[in-house]
Amino acid sequence: MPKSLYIDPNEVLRPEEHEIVFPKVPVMQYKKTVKEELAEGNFSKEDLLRIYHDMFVIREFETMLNLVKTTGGYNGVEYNNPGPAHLSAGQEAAAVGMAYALDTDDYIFGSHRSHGEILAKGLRSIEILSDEELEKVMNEFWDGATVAVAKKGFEGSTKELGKRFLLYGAMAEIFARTTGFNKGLGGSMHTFFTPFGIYPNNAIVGGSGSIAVGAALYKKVNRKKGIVVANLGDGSMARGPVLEGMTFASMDQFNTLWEGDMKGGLPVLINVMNNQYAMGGQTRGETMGYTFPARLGAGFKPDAMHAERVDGYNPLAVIDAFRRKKALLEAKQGPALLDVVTYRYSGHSPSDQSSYRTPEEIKAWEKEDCIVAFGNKLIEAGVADQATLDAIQQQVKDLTFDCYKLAIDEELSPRMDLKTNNELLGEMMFSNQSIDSLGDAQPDVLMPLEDNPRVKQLAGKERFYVDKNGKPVSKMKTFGIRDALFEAIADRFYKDSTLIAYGEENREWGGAFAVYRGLTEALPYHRLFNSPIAEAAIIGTAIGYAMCGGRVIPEIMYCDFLGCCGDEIFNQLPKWQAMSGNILKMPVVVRVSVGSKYGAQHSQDWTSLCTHIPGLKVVFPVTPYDAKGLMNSALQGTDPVIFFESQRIYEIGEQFHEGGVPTEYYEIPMGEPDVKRVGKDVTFLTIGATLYRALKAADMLKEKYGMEAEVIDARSLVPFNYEKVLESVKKTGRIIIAGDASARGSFLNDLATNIADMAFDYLDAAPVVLGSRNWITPCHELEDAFFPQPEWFLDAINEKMVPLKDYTPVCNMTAAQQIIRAKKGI
Ligand SMILES: Cc1ncc(C[n+]2csc(CCOP(=O)(O)OP(=O)(O)O)c2C)c(N)n1
Ligand SMILES: [Mg+2]
Repeated sequence: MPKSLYIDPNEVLRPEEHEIVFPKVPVMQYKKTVKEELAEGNFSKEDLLRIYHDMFVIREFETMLNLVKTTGGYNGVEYNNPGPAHLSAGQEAAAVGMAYALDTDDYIFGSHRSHGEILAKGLRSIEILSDEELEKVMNEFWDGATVAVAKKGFEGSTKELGKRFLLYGAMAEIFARTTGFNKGLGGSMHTFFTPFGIYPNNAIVGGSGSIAVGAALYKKVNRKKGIVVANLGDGSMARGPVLEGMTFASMDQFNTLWEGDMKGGLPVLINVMNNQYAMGGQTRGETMGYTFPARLGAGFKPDAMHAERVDGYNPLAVIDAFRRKKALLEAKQGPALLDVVTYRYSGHSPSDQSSYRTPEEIKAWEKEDCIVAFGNKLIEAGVADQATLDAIQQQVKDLTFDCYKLAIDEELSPRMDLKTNNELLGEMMFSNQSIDSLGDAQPDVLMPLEDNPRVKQLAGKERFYVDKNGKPVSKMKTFGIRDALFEAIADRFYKDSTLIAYGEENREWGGAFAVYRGLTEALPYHRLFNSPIAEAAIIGTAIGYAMCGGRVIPEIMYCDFLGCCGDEIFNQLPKWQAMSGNILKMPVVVRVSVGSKYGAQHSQDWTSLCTHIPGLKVVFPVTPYDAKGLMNSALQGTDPVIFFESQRIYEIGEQFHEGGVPTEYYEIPMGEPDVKRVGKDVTFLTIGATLYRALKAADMLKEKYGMEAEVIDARSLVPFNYEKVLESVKKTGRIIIAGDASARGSFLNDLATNIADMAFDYLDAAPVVLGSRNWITPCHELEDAFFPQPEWFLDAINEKMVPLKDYTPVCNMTAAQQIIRAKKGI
């Protein structure tokens, strides 16, 4: 079904179309005094004192961390903190201003320098939650373990306890204690606390740039309250995920194609904490050309993302901007961008000697210090006198010291005991849940599934590769892998209201390989859409979507493009479940198509890159029965799955499962290899589409040499159950492990090593790895020299296992040749 948007040459080619006018981007437009704000009723005196208080909480918290790092203690109590401490002294007004107008339902995401932001947002939530709500949050968190420590030696109100809970929970996390907000597994650069609307901070500069956009997508698609703020450094504005995230957030389709209550922009605010520096690189004048980060908004949307540059040294200016931007986002006019000008006079880290700037510059900014300046304004406006401010400071210092002593106490705040239980962290890598639907709403669909034209078409297909008479079914009539995947995914779309799928050309094309064909008719835009060509944003937004509680299928069109979303696949997707202390689930099924025919940048099998990363499940089914069963399992689960598909065999029919592919729902557990042919003389263990070449090899072996190969299809790579393979090897004494990944450094070698280790006594020869050559993938006409071929299996048997009678090898598999190649690095 084509889109309704009509591209009219008469309009597009008109000269007016070529005149591009950028809107004015306001700079430092806030001018009000404290007295004026009071007179207008925008703040009460208590509000203003709270702002002062919250800024000082951040200052003292980080003073403590700085002293611990630089002097080995705080207030005479020694402690060694070997971990990072990226401090933000100078930026407190920007943080408190950011959080002041936000509700608990509004989410913030941050960076490596986000202590101030999480404290500000936490204090804000404590302020607006009722005592009952706050108590519930604290009592339920880690079954009350964190609040129990915060209560030590404390008597006072629930709100005061809330503050202790916040400071203690954050400190304990920074000091790697199990009572910390993320069990001590996130630490300084990642800590967060979702009950206060504080979502993950990110040690990868700009990492939050696309993840936050995905969180906003979750809120929009699932009709949840609140906006999302991505707190990013000025240096991060050069990073791919930020620019791709902004592209994704700015898509026209939210306004042109999404319908009904879904029409309108994403509720996301890109908030640049513009402290003028990256680590030592000055963004303005040196490493960037934007002068003002606010200018970037103009490149993304005709409304320039409502960008504004505000005085981040004045909390009231920031609050003013946030109040306006929040209203705008709630009116579905997002995304928005703020360039909050501030300065860190702390170093990048406490060991930083600030060699990249002059002491005069730091002093000049310290002279304008946001806390001192705001205090003076409060005194001037008669809101407080110096004694009141001093009392606030003393109270905060006492609180910080109390929490510090609790957080460094080895008994009250222990670390995870990996000595007694060495498997503890391993058990946290996956959530392994089985959940039909992550939402409780009725799924938004456009027609009953049974009325879908593709479903009707599939009803007429043969679900086994031969008919009742053993005659091969025609291509048109065969129920293939493409159909099997469609069936599993369509079923889940009708079960789980949170499920969405997107990627390049996912809608009208049905994905580049037409798996989704038919779903365009069935699903509204907000559940299936075309994304920009922005792989980092495709995966990054999916991560944000899943973090907030949704299920999602992002698609990477070709395996080779995994490199374009390397950070998201390697650093984000696999890490957050364990790094959150198992607070977050990550139900993301990344569909990745492995190519052939299209040369060096479109035909690589990168399964091994994914198996290498702890925290990803990796599957590669190559039959329709396995594809449907494994897709069902992946979509029923709560873990990130890299779901590989082979472009060579989307049409292939089911040859192995008797009775063909069931029409009803079934799951194939991840991790279970499958014996596709029984044999006794040698085992072939295959990954991906090499299965079919291995079967050909098995035929040749039987025909010409009377040997029977047992052929096992790995199906899953992570997890992987070795038992069936070991059973086979015990019988055959020989194994060839084959796949299309380049052999060097591959998972094939990993399997070989482990099998040699576990089945040493049963093997007559060392396991042999048959991977692709360590070359570029050549053009289609030359591919047979690159990917493992049926003859190669025989070559391997002849060279490494048993000589085959009168055999002429196709490839040189001698050890001498292996050495020559390795010397050359090929
Ligand atoms: C992708 C990536 N590149 C480099 C780094 C090392 N690094 C950590 S912080 C930083 C500077 C970031 O500057 P900015 O985004 O302005 O944040 P700020 O430190 O000023 O708060 C760099 C280069 C990193 N953590 N991640
Ligand atoms: Mg910076």
